[in-house]
This record gives sequence, C-alpha cells and structure tokens, in this order.
Amino acid sequence: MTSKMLFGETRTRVERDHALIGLDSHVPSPLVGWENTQGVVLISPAMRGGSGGPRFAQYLVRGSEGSRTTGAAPGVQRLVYVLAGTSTMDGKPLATDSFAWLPPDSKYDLSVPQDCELLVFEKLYQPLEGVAVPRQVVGTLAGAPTAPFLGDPDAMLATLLPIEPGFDMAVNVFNYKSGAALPFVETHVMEHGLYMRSGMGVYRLAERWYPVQTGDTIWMGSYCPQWFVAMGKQPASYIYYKDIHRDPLFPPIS
Ligand code: UGY
Ligand code: MN
Repeated sequence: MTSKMLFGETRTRVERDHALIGLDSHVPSPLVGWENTQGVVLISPAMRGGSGGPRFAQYLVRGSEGSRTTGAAPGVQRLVYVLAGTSTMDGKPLATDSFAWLPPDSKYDLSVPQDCELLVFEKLYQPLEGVAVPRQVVGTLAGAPTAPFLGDPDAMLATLLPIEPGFDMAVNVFNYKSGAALPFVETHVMEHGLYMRSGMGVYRLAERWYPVQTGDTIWMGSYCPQWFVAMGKQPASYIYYKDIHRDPLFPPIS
C-alpha cells in the first residue's frame, strides 16, 4: 500500500539534533577515496556546516565496473556492510549481510561490482593510551552475537563488533517483531547513524514522531531523545552506528 508523493514534497528533514533522509532525496555523486564509484553521502559533519553536527560519515556505495577502494583517509576507520550482492575483499567474497571493519591506516583491495550495494560508516579513530588498535574484523550478521534487548525477545540486538575498549565505535543490527518497541525514550551522549534495512515503524526524534520505512536514514545527535516502535505487517530491521568507549570530556573535534 504505497502512495506516490506529490511533487515538491518530501519526508526528509534536517534538524539541529537529528535528521531523516528518505530514499526520494538521494543524490549520487563520485566518492572521494573510491575509484570509478558513485555513492550517496547520507550523514557527514557537513550536515550542520561542520560544527556541532555528526562526528562520523555514513554513505551508500553503488557498485559498478571498476569500482574499488584501497583504504580510507589517514587515521579513518571504516565499517563496510554489504546490503546487496557480493563484493570482494582481498580476493575473498563478501556476500550480502557480511561486513568488514577496517582499521585506520590499513591497506586492502575492496571491489564492488554492479548490483552490489554497500553501507559504509567512517570515523576518525581515537586512540586510547595503552590499548592497541584492533586488527581487521570480517564477519556475517548470522554469526554475530545476538540477544533480546533488555530482556525483550521481540527486539533482538546483534552486535557486529567486539565490545572492547580498542573499538571506539559499535555497529549493531536491531530486529523487531511488529508491535515491539524500545522500552523507553533514550537520551544519551552517544550519537547514532541508522539505516532501515526492512519493514517500517514510527521513530520519535526529539519532539517529533516520524513514520519510517525501508531505505530511510536517520542521524541522532548526542542527547537527541529517541524511541522506536515497529509497525505494519512485516518485522522491521535497522543497522546503526554508535560511538563508544571514549571519555566524553575529550570528544573528537568535528
Ligand atoms: O544502542 C542504542 O542506544 C539503541 N538502543 N538506540 C536506538 O536503537 N535508537
Ligand atoms: Mn540509542
């Protein structure tokens, strides 16, 4: 049951402490750090002119002939998640719902053929004294530790990366049965970048309630009140980023 929006309308909103970017707003462009590659930058510090905005980037990579990358900008870590198709990492296949966490200043050969789509999170790595930078992690959603969120088996949370101080970011996948919800309105120092993998629901962001659906992107800044309920006939699933394990008195400069 979909109805086409009248021209001149969009659900997309960019507010002081949150944003919703609908599929209808996507504008592809060449991606810096990638060869022969078009993508859509969904979230970046530019969202609020670089000050007080997101401290990370989230973008889609649309595969094409010759599309590849060999590393991120200096000091930048990447989490690459395969939304569709199969990409190749150093000669090995990275199939749909697989991921790779790539440490800062590492080199690799990641190619993205036509019909493959990636979701990428990038963040300047914040070293922690006495703690080694972790090595590359490659895994699958199916193999990730998964548990009921705060005891609710209708809201299952999969954590893709190890919860260790070496990692200053987490990327998780939330699977909700229709009708399941976050148990309370969260307000926290961590920020989020979210991508709706499937289904629909209602997201509360600050003092607004947004209907959301597959393909939507959400930025939640630090301390943005947030709550979600899955609705409709199908389960809902989203993948999201959060910054963790670092002293809030010394945030990275954005
Ligand atoms: O990890 C989280 O903070 C998560 N519960 N937030 C969210 O899904 N909006
Ligand atoms: Mn949260």
